[in-house]
Amino acid sequence: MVSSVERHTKFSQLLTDAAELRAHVESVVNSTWVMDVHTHLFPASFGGLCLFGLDELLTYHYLTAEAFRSLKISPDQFWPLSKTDQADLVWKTLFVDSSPTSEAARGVISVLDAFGLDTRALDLTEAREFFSSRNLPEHVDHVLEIARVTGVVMTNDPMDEAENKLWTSNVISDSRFKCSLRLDRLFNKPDLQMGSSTELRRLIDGWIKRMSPVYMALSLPPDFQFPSDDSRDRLLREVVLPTAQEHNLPLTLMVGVRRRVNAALREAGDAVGRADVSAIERVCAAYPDVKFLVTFLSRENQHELCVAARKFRNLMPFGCWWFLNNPSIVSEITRERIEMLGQSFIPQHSDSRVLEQLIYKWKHARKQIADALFDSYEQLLNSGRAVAPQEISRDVTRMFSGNFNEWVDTPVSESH
Ligand code: RAT
Ligand code: ZN
Repeated sequence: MVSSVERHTKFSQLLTDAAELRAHVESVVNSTWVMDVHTHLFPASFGGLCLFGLDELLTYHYLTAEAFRSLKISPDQFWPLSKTDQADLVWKTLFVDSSPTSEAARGVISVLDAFGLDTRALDLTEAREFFSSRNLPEHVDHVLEIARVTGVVMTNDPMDEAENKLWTSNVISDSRFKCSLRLDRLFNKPDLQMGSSTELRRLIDGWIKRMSPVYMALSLPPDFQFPSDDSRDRLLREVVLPTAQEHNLPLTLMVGVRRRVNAALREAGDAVGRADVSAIERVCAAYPDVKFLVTFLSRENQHELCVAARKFRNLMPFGCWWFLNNPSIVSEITRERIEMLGQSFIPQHSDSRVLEQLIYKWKHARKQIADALFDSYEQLLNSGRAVAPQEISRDVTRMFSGNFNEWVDTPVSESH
């Protein structure tokens, strides 16, 4: 007699043994290629903007923030040092004089290990020589291959001078590096905010024409409200949202960052605040034809974000952003999302700034995603339904690239 978990299936194989199920989930999650929906990476053809190698890895702001807690010198004495000296200090402080147990520090260990470099080195000469001997375009291919990343979305600021020069010249593009139009500067520059809505829309239209972004993006403070009587509300209603409608461009909202809480730490000086998820619900309700990719920085907002996504099909939760990108929190958020949204979310983005970070960010994320998925399939099995290998592949592909591709390709009205 066929057991209840195996009845009515078009599949020739069902995974009814827990050990076999776990091995299969791990293998699919580890081998499925992912589209990284938010990074700060650039292709090799963007020259100095393409950050790679050990010194960049060690001076990542997630690590300098941690190093400042133990460094004997002040930030004002640290910043004038050369990048090599800064990196040496971070290495000594976080990797030699203590164990690199934080997520960002362990990330460097995972990268060194991936290239067979000494993870306990007392000096960094060998690792530096390794990275500087790499042919950059080949190195980019290799890193994407190791991380199994098909493509990344860059963060492109049209008002950044160095970047703007590239967009106006004939820089060679790389189809794996997709553009996103980051609008923070527009929202933070009082002189630009004052421009007429027609002028500003023309400005953004020009950027869109030149850069072909896959979405527009904006980070927002915890006190973001909608509607509101501030200039941000005007820019959203009169400029950004109509542009999103006209160009059928999704809008990415990253909510909950408190910039420069400790300005002396520079990029490492930003912090987090709990935001009001109902503001995002009101944006989604007012613009049902615009697709929103939304992430919140505060752990306290994650459950409410899942509830909001169940109310608004034009809201796609994505990623475990920045201070949330720690295994324990990724695990919790991913499980919560699976339980409330099935597979209709994007579990992670890397936020990589340095090329090789793709390796550790995806390796570490895949581990948590595989564990969470295995547990949910096992619960399903215990409830009376086994999954087929093809179903696992379908689910993982949907979360790793399908949801994003659908978001950037199809108007919401067509998918209704
Ligand atoms: O995670 C980060 O690297 C932050 O510094 C921010 O860049 C954040 O991700 C953002 O895009 O604003
Ligand atoms: Zn970012």
